[in-house]
Amino acid sequence: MKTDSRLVLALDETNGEKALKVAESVSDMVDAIKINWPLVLSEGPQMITKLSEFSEVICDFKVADIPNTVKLIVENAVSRGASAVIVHAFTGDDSLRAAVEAAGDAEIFAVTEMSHPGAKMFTAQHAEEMARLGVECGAKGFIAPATRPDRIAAIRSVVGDLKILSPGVGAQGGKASDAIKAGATYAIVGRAIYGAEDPRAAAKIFLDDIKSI
Ligand code: NUP
Repeated sequence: MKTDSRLVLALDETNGEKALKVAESVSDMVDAIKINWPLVLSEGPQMITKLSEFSEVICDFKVADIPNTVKLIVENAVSRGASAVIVHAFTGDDSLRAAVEAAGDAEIFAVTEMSHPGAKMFTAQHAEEMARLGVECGAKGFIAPATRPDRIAAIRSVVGDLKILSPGVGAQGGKASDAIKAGATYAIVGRAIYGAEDPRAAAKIFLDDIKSI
């Protein structure tokens, strides 16, 4: 994945036509487009392939299952054009290794601490441990919260030069430049871009914020 803009669009728009329009309009401004269940469930997995014409596609399926099921999901996403798949790390080393093996040349990103308040109940308490496990198992990137930049810094100290992708910018209250300053490789922004009247103008605001560092 390139690191030109350090901005990743989270495209949770559930109308396929609108989603493709937003993707096309901001594709030169973002390093990747991340899609999640809302879009795939409403418009089908072929959205992965369609969007891969505009950008690298990260499938945020937060896969959390036994190794064989993880393998089947990751293989399917990659065969449709995904450049990366997000998986949960709490499932343990066998499931993580299965994901990395199934991904082949594509990348596996592991969730450490999530960005919402409820993350403090479970994921935050094991975030460093999960990051360490991800490194050992071959994950190429980690999800850490832009809503708590100090936690990005803590995960950065565990994962060395590997990628950190930070959601929670915009609608959840985090700031892209704070996340990048704390050690994130990419800021992930969803509603604040795809939900804006002018997604391109909205993306430009985040780009300017990142460039101001
Ligand atoms: O911890 C996480 N927080 C989070 O928001 C892990 C995620 N993968 N996400 C995803 O990032 C979330 O599911 C959504 O797709 C995106 C953030 O969107 P928004 O809050 O910017 O609209």
